[in-house]
Amino acid sequence: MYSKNVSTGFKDGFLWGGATAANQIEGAFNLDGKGITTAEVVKKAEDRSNSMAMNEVTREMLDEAIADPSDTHYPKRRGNDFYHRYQEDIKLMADMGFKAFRMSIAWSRIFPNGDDAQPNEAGLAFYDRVFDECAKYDIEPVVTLSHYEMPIALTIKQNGWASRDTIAAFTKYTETVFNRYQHKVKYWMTFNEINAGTWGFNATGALEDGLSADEKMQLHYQSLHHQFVASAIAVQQLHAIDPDAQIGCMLARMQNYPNTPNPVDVLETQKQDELNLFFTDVQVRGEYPEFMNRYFAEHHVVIDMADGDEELLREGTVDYLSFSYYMSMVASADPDFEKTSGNLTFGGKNPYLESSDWGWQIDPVGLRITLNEFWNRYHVPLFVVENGLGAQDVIAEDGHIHDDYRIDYLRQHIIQMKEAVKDGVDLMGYTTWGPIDLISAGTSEMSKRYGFVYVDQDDSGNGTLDRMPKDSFYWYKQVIASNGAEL
Ligand code: BGP
Repeated sequence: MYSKNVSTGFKDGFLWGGATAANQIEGAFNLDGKGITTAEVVKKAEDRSNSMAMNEVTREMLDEAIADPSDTHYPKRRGNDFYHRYQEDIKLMADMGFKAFRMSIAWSRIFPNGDDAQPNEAGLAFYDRVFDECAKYDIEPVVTLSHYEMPIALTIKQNGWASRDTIAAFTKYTETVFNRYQHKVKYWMTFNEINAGTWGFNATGALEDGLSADEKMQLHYQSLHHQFVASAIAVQQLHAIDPDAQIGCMLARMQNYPNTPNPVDVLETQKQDELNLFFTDVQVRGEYPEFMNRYFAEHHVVIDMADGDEELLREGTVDYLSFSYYMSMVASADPDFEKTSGNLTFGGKNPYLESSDWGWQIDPVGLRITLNEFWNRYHVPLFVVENGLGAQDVIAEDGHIHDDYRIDYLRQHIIQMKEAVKDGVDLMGYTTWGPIDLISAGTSEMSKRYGFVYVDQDDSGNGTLDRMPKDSFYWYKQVIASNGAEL
């Protein structure tokens, strides 16, 4: 007789919360010894449909940005002023009942030039204050070590992750923060959306001026190899320093569907998914999957691996798999198939799905599909560390923001997460993206709002920066209080 209990909901201790990134919230971009990061040389996109604006940085633009000591043209230098308002913001999170707060440490607050001989004590002390504030409310920090914010000095010195030397700089930084915060942080992750390294500068910190498409692809995958090795070393560092802590990888999940049941479209979908799962294969399984050998050969990519790298990858596999999930895409074998799905250019239009104001196709069922696929493929705890709806919130005549559209988006995704848990998935937590309005990664807009809390700041940085709970603030508070039972 075979019968096992089916989970009815989220486990006790489920890590409900919200997710942010230093470069999108902190501001104080050059305060207390901090160095400028790659995120802080990116201007606001001219057109909201271009979320790849963060990658379009040339040497000339870099020199111009470095010469500009202000935050006027670089929204991520402003953030939402978390650096000064962290106590108020963490209190707001506690008022919602957060169990977890995903945030990143800005590498350049700790080592302003990326590889300085000594760390910057003022930077270390800031994050001590933030973690202590979280501890007041029993909120677990979930810390991203690199969230699209590499010290720009490493771009200038060695073209960022294109250089193998950046591995040593990064792992000196990780060892420093693991030792400093080992009694305050129990959940870490290495690279935010590591697959974004195939998109360019924003994740690799490497300039691509004048490179051909093949040369850019070679640069991306070599830079990613260096990040894989750095991640594996960091995993082993943490396990040695704090055996009770957990460290994960983090992927931007791009769930694909075939445009038709034609087997060639299904095959194309499989191939697109393989290019996404490559990153979690390496970091969860500890080796490059065979399907990449053919892909590299066909795209003239040759990975320069040092002796010992493969053993490092095998030894440095992660404890959990985390990922961002916003939308799904459509794949087709037809070379003329339109590849514009909202402001991302990887997939096609799905006639069965609605889109956000930025054209991201809303697909809650896709989250269940993704969770089942990850669980069936890897059997490691899963963590949804980004999910949310970027929207143009409007203050109603009554002075409040009635963001029912955001509540509905999140409700539908939580329902599907619960179904995945009933399917047998081991899901450790859920941190929605941008619990307090912040600067968009792709377009650097403030007006692309995700928060349960509104921030009075416009795309030009004007405003009081005052915070105001939206309707969704009170809804999410109830979701957490009921551990996902009351949606
Ligand atoms: C992910 C990033 C986050 C966040 C999110 C939303 O790629 O990890 O930093 O920004 O996307 O994207 P956007 O801010 O462009 O709407």
